[in-house]
Amino acid sequence: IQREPGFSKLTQEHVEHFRELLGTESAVVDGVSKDASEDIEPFNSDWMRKYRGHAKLVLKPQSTEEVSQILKFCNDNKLAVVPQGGNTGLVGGSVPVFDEIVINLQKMDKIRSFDEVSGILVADAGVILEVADNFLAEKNHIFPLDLGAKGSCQIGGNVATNAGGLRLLRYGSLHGNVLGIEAVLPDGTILDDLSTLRKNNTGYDLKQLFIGGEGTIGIITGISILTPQRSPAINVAYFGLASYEKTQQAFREAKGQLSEILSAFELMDGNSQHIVNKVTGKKMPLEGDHPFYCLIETSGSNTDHDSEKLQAFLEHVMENDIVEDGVLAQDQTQIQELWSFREGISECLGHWGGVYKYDLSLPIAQMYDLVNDVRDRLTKAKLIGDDDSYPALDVIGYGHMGDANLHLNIPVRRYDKKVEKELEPYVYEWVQSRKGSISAEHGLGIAKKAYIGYSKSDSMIKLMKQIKGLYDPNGIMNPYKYM
Ligand code: FAD
Ligand code: 2HG
Ligand code: ZN
Repeated sequence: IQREPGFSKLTQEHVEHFRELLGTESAVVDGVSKDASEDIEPFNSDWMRKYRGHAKLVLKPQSTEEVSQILKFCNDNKLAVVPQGGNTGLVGGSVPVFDEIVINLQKMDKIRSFDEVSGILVADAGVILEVADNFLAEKNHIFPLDLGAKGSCQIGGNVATNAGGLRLLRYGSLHGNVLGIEAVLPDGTILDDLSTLRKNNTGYDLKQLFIGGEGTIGIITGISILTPQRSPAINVAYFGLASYEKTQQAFREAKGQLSEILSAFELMDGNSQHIVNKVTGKKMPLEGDHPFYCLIETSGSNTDHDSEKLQAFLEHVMENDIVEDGVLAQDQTQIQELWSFREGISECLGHWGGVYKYDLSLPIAQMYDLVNDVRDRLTKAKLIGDDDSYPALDVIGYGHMGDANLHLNIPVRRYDKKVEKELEPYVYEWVQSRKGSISAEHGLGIAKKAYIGYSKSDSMIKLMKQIKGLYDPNGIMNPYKYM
């Protein structure tokens, strides 16, 4: 791709303008003037270190009003921008492609209000997910989203990507939980849709476009979200199973027997667990080797009742040869230990060099067939193996089984065109032919932009482009991405 010639290049005058507007503390400048107060590099490269941009300016507004003034100026001067939260996104959406100005929300980090009766939280977009959840914990509530990057991702970034995470099975998607959004449009208009109403049928639900909009139509500055009561009783069990067929049986049994207390059902294949073990040095939770593992979490209001239920479930699945072995966490430390074997996979996979990542929605019965097919394909092409002469190390499948969301990851020693050619469009065609989605929860960003046609029809893409044109006629918001 080429830099869009219609966009202006940043000048010293632009920088001066922003300095006056925000103060020197809120601008990270590189190249344009010499007095860089902070290294600009981390804002230019993504979490995977796969995508790197060349922004010379990062702005950190402290209020919605400042965001509005920044965007109005950028729009008037045709300066392209990239909204950025915690920069943990996995599709290269949060970093510039060329020299777009980064607008990072980290200084908008205030909790605005919390209603103890309704459980509705209103907060700035830049609040870190874990900070929001810790705040809610003191009020006996829980953020209805949890994911491995909670320590650095921001709730605005979560909403912008419509992140799914580890408990969607229980609490549902952000499309349902987010009640209101405050956002700034490219022309500086502040869209105050920060409703705290659960029900509001007064026309098109505009906030939904920002949920999963990936910063292409405006910047989210505040959100209001319905948060559930925190469950006093949390239990976690971890199982080893002999086949993918058995994991499906276990899932059915879990839904049937644990019903309303089931809060997560996660799938990890054997290879993923060996990698966590190898990279972290942590002991495997179970003795012996199993081709598949599942992590089950329950959240309920009565410890005795929940433990009894989970114990009975465990006995049932063991007696009926659905699971081969299992362990029930005995305390908080062990709960975290077991979760680390699921949440740690993504980070551990990056240990060797690169990772080809696919985040797919598929019919649950066929989900793991893809992992086997891809492994066969790379084996046939002689691209996968144990020694350094092979580019690929492994093919890994794991994910949010309860949501039929597979994470197919291929860790590589180095990025290699031959590997890429075996994977794409093969994976996308595979998914399309099963009517799946090429992006279940991570979004499109730059990584999936070219493949949107595998999951959306031409008429839908046309409408999406019309919507984009309506909100952002100059195309300054997160260009080169999404569609
Ligand atoms: P960023 O990465 O900064 O931005 C993501 C996108 O949103 C970009 O397009 C950016 O331009 C836009 N954006 C950011 N903030 C705003 C804003 N205020 N207004 C408008 N646009 C904005 N995702 C899941 O769905 N489920 C998981 O289980 C999961 N686990 C993860 C585990 C790890 C270890 C990592 C690194 C990532 C994981 N992710 C997961 C990816 C996920 O998308 C992000 O972690 C998170 O939702 C992004 O938040 P962020 O603040 O880092 O956003
Ligand atoms: C997870 O569920 C994340 O761990 C990351 O969505 C998945 O890295 C991945 O592919
Ligand atoms: Zn995930």
